Formats: sequence, C-alpha cells, structure tokens
Amino acid sequence: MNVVIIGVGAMGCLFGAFLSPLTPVTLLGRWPEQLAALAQDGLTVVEVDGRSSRHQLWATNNPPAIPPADLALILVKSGQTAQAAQTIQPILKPDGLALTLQNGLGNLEKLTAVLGANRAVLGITAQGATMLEPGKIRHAGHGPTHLAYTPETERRVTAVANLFNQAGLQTELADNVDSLVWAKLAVNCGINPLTALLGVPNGFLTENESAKQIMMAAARETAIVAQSLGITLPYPDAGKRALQVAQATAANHSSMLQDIQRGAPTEIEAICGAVVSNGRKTGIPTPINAELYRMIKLQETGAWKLDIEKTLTSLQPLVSNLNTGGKT
Ligand code: KPL
Repeated sequence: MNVVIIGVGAMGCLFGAFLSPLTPVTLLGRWPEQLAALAQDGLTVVEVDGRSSRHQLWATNNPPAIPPADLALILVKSGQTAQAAQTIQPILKPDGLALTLQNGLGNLEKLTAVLGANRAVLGITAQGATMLEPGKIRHAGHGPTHLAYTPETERRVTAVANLFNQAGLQTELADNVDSLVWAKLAVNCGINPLTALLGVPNGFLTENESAKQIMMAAARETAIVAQSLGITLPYPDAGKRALQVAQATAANHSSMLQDIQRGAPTEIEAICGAVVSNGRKTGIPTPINAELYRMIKLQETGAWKLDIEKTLTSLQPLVSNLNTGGKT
C-alpha cells in the first residue's frame, strides 16, 4: 500500500514512524526546517519514559514527486483541509482512500467535496504527539484509533485497519461517524482551548480543581449539543471522558497550545466554533464554548496574555452557572 501523509507536524511524523517500516510512505509538507531536519538526521521519537528511537522518513514539498497513493493520511490543521484535498486529488488512485485523522468538525465534508464520498473516510485517534524541535517529537499519548466505514469503503478501510494494527497502532472499525467525531470533539473542547489559554500540559487539567471543572463542563456542554442533533456519544459522561484523556496524555502539550506557542492559527473554528454554531441551530446555549472561543481568538492576536489565575477566575462562574442550571 503506497501511503502519502499530508502534514509534517508531530502527528504526521508519528504516523510516518509507525507505518514506514511496513510500507512505502511519503510525507508531504511545507515547513522548511522540518524537511531539512528529516532529510539530514531522520526523525527521533521520544517516548514518555525517555526511551527514544530513530526513523528514516522520506519527506518532500513537491507533490509531483509522489507516487500514486492508495492511502492519503490527512494530518494538516483543519484550516488547511480544503487545500490538502486539492493537493492529493491528482495523487490519490481512483480506488484510493483519503483518511482524515484531524481534530474538529467539517474535515470529511471538505475531502468529500473534492474527492467524492467513495474516496474520503474519517477516523479519530487517541494517539498524541508533541513537536519538540524540527526532526524530534515526543510520543505523548497512546490509545486506540477508530476508522469509520460505509458499505462502499468497508473493504479498503479494513485493509487500512489491518496495516495500522500490524504497525502497532491499535485500530478498530466503527460504523457511526457522527458519534466518533463528536466524541473526539467533546474531548478537544474540554482540553485544547483551556491548555492553550493557561499555557500548561494536559495533565494540569487533572490536578487543578478549577481547571478540571471547566474542562469537564466544556466537554459536557458539547455532548448536550451532540444529543440535540440526535447523536449518541460512545460514553455516558463526556466530562469524565475528557478527564481520562487528559490523564492518559498528561505530558502532552495539546495541539492548540502548540499552535499558540509557534504563532500559528489554531483550530478553534472547527472545535468550539463548530459547537457554538451547531448549538445555535438546535437552540442549545453554549456559554462555555463561546467564551473559550472568544478568549482563543484574542490570544491568537496577542490580546489575551497568559495569566492562569485571571483565566480560571473569568471562566469559573460559567461552570457554576451550568451546575445550578442557570440559577445562582
Ligand atoms: O487531540 C488532542 C490534541 O491535542 O489535539 C488531545 C487528545 C487533547 C491530546 O493532546
């Protein structure tokens, strides 16, 4: 199976490191320092316990250099998905699959619009990675990957799942896309904006009581919007699920924190923004997601300064309000 990975960030590199011993893999990306580091020294993956491994990866910024692909893994930021779909259109074989493992809502739709429903599929992954420096990542989160399939894609998605499992990436098939996407979304709404605003690793949200409550409330608010759309999440309590993921990825810097730290646009539109707009459609108030969205927008422009106490104090009343059903 010829694999192309779109995106040379931490997650693209992580999947490249797992898959490349088994099958030909090309990474496609534009970040010059990363491409240079990968070409010169390969990729170093540091595990949470300190062990590290080296991997030779082939990465390029030149789409025409890439052989026809059976599988395109989409691991760019959600704001770049439409562009990624255009880029892989001439590379992906007629019976190839483009698989999004990205955060947020709307990625599958963007791939489908360009590649067709027969070639666009979606998965979610509990794997987590942090970029340490060009050519070096920390593998900071372990957990299953779920791939959604339809009758048309089932055979090919099964082949992808088999490849991932052989590579050591625990993978299962799932037949309910919406449940999968919103399950991950609820976790991302809980963890990503708050860690970015506070400038802390995910584990902080399990240790600080106020941060923990805000994380759990944001995840639960997202689950209520999902429910209003008729979507059942695969776990009973989104707040507890966010807590478990924050524990399992304690050492990780969330992707949104990493974006803020390198001055890149965040995925806030596809995460809290999507929850707020869906809540509006079904008449569900989303004060916590709306406030996290507003603060991240300010932080992106440099107008929100890092201040743990101030951030927690301004978010906490929204949680208390939610817990008392709006009655204070
Ligand atoms: O998906 C993630 C992210 O950082 O985007 C989590 C699960 C929160 C792990 O950090």
